[in-house]
Amino acid sequence: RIRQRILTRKKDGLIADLDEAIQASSDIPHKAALRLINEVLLPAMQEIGEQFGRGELILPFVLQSAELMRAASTHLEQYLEKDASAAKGRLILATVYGDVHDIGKNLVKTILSNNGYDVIDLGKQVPVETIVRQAVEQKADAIGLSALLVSTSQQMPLVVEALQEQDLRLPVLIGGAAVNPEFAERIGQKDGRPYAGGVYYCPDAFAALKALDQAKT
Ligand code: B1M
Repeated sequence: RIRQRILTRKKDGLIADLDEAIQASSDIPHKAALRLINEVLLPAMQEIGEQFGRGELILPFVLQSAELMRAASTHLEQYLEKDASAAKGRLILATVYGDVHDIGKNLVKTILSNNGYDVIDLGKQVPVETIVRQAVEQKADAIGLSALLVSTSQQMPLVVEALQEQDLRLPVLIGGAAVNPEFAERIGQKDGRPYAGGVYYCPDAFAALKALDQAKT
C-alpha cells in the first residue's frame, strides 16, 4: 500500500500506513523503519525514476512522489535509534552546485546524525567555495557531497581540487545516482598525485556511515 501511494501520489493515509506497518512488523521499530526505507520507499523512488526515464511520467508527478518520499522518511526518523555517545566527528554535507536533488542527501543526514555524527547540512545547489569555506570555518572532519546529474557531478572534482590547493586533507564522501567507484577513484587523484584526504564512493547512506568510521581509523 505504501509503495502504491508513492507511485500514484496519494498522500492521504500515508502516515497512518507507515505507523501501521511499524506496529504490525515483527521487527523492533528501528529495524522496521529501516526496512521500510530500504525495501519499500527507495525501490518505489527507483521505479518513479525509471518511469520518468521512459517518458511515462511528467516532471510535476515526479516532484509529488518525491514530496511523499520526503514526508515518509521524515516521519520514520522518530523510530530510528539515536546513538547518544559524544559526537564521533563533524561532517559538512551538501548537494553540489546546479543540482536540486536532495532526498538522498537528507537521508544521509538522518542516518549519520542518528549514529553520532554532527552533520552541518548546507542544503542544495551549494557552490564549491561555500563548501570548502564552511569546512574550514566549522572545523569539519569530513565533507559529504551528493550529485544526481552527470553534469553536476563535475562539481565534485572541483571541491577535491580546491581542498588539495589549500593543502587540506579532509576525507570526501560522494554519493548519488551520477557517480560510481571509478569516478571516485578518478577524482581522487590529479596528475597522478593522490588526494591525501581520500575520496570515498558511497552507494547509500549506510555506506557513508561505514566510510566515515573507516576514515577515522
Ligand atoms: Co530528477 N533526474 N531531474 N528530479 N530525478 C534524475 C536524477 C534522473 C536519473 C531521472 C531520469 O532521467 N531517469 C535524471 C538525471 C539524468 C542524468 O544526469 N544522468 C534527472 C533529470 C534529468 C532531472 C531534470 C534535469 C529534469 C528536467 O528538468 N528536465 C531536473 C534537474 C534539476 C536540477 O537539479 N538542476 C530534475 C528534477 C527533479 C525533481 C525536482 C522533479 C525531483 C527532485 C526533488 C528533490 O530531490 N527535492 C527529481 C527526482 C525525484 C528524480 C528521481 C526520479 C529520483 C531521485 C531520488 O530522490 N531518489 C531520479 C531518478 C533516479 O535517481 N533513479 C531523477 C531517491 C533517493 C533516496 O536516492 O538521491 O540516489 P538518491 O540517494 C541514494 C544514494 O544515491 C545515496 O544514498 C541514497 C540512498 O540511501 N546517496 C549518497 C546520495 N547522495 C549521497 C551522498 C553520500 C552518500 C550516499 O555521502 C555524502
